[in-house]
Amino acid sequence: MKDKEIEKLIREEAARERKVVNLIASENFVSNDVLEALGSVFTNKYAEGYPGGRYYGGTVVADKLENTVRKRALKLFHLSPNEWSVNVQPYSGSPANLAIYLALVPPGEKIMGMSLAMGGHLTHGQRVSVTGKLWNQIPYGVSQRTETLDYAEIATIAKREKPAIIVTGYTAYPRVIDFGKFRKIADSVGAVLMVDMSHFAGLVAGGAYPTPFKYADVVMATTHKTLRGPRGAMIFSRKIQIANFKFQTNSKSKIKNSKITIAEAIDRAVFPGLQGGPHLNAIAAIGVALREDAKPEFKKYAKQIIKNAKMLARELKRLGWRIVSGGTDTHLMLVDTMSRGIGGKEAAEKLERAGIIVNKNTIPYDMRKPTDPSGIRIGTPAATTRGMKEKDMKRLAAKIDKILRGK
Ligand code: DSN
Repeated sequence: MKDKEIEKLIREEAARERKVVNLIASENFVSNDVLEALGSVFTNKYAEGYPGGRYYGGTVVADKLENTVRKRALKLFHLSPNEWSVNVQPYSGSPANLAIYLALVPPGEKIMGMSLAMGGHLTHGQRVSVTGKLWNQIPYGVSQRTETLDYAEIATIAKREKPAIIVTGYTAYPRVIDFGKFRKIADSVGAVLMVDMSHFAGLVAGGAYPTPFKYADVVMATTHKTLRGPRGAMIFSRKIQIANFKFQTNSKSKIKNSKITIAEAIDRAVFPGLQGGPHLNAIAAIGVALREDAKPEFKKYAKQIIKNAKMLARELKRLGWRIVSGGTDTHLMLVDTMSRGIGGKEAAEKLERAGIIVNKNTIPYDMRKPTDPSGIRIGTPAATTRGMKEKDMKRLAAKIDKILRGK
């Protein structure tokens, strides 16, 4: 590279990534092929619009690329193109979620999502996000006793509030979600059911976590977490009419033209509603990742992520650390570090000084502020990509324990 200043920083970051143990639940290491596609000439091309309907010339190859990636995405999750459509243009998860609401929820209507402090995401209607300014968030959480989803309570809130959309799929929830129960709740109030599977999409692809597609109307996934692709996102949506949802007929602020399908509305919301030209280089890299995700090795990888997380949680528990909800079924866990008098910020900083990277995180019903919460979030996708197995998790748990207790 001619730019030595940036080249040096890239080398520094590569060295940092090699040196540390990465336990950030939302990060991963991509293959060289993914990096190559990201750095390809597709970055040069504008292709506003969709295959067969672009606003620029010279898009013959772009069309082939986007169609190939869309096909791979549907195939990976065993979806029929007669029932499902996929949009691979969102720049990342936040704009993808925004596009879904722009398509399906009239401004001022209610988005029912888990509150951030309980494990939800900013874009599930949190007030500080634009999704909480254009729409009203109806928050739900987890049971204080079990620290898991309380479906009866969620059903009660939904019946009382009649949200236009119910969002499930979280950023800090370590348990399996019962999508069938969410479907029933959504049907009871005529709401759209949206699943944000960003965190566990790779686990679904690898057959290690229940698929949400049987129940959801819309599914969003970022591509850079467990799917092990570049930064980006995909929105899968059913080819059913928006008019099917009862909240539309009750609402004063109807969506214009509710005869169109969810899929059509989402395509229009992504472009031209929200974004300009798609990042074709990212789309190419998503395609590469999707092919890797379809391989038998990826199934093993997905299962190993969960085996590792379970082992790490079990060992930390054995060493006296309180694990939120008592353990994990997924790729992540929340450790209540305050139960041993250490704030989440201090815990994360101590671990980082010893080369273990995690993030501070609120735990359900946290009495402390998000900038210095009561816990840390630990995830195993990146460490599993690096080849770690259960025996490494045992060692890691002992090391984490020692560092945090300052011994
Ligand atoms: N910030 C991501 C995470 O770490 O879970 C979600 O967007």
